[in-house]
Amino acid sequence: WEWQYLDLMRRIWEHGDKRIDRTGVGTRAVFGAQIRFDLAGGAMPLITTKRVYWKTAVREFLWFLTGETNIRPLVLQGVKIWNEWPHANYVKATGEAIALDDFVARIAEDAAFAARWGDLGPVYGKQWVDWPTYEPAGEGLFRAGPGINQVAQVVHSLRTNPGSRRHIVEGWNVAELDQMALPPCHKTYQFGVTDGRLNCLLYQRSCDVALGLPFNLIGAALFTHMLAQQCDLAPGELVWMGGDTHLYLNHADLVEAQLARTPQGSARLELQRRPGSICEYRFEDFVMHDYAPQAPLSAPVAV
Ligand code: THF
Repeated sequence: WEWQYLDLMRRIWEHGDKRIDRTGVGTRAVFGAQIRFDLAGGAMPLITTKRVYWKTAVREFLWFLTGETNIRPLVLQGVKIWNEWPHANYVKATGEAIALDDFVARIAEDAAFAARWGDLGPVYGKQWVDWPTYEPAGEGLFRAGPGINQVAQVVHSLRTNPGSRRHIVEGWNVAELDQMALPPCHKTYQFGVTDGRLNCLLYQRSCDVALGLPFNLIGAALFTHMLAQQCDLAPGELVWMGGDTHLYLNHADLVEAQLARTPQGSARLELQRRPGSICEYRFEDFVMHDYAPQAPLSAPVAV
């Protein structure tokens, strides 16, 4: 399957349109792409042509499920992948030219500082488990209603009405996009059951193929494996769909090196425990077998 990833990379690099994007870095991009992966038996879409820090992806995913949107819990676990955005926001808002590492150290040490500057706004976690609602409070006034837990609702609908075509977890809350540090990239997850197998379709509006996509595939696969376990279904197929699917021009060295490599082996996830609910998984529950990646390849993230 990994050839689908490498072929997409090559196609973008060789034939993609050159574009100046929001970050000013510049990309090559195709519009509309698809990758399919069979999750049967616990299979994981883990890239082997470079080392991918799947433990980071697990920690990020569990962080989503807590509804948390502050980077502090990630920072305290050594997860760095969201640090650039609050840092850029801080520098822009205060004019203080603090280095990224110093900013992150302050987030870790100072809870009040983190509360003020570590939040990404109502991003994934918030929308997934606490999508805001409003209810009338008389005389044209409205107050906050109870939030909607989309993840719990999908667990319920998969158990009680598996044939439904409405098993959806949506991140794109139009009314709150302007409060988010970054509008959701992996914005829609749709699940569907065929012959007792749980399929997942992830629609991602914008995709950084070199850095982001390996993580996004892991996230969707974890989500499906966990839901399958919770709903007594077998894991089915993962279908990934990208809108603006791009490679940043400053990722050239990574792309050239990775395209010269050959995939080897296939990883498998073991969930060591069946928690009582989807929100009770712990990091230690996730064990990866047969992951033998090639050397890491690093590249700068565009903010
Ligand atoms: N913005 C951009 N430009 N690229 C992205 O991949 C991306 N994301 C999230 C939000 N905005 C994005 C953040 N997720 C890495 C991985 C995922 C990220 C952000 C950064 C990254 O730098 N990965 C490195 C290091 C990994 C590590 O240190 O653990 C790597 O080599 O994989 C996509 O959703």
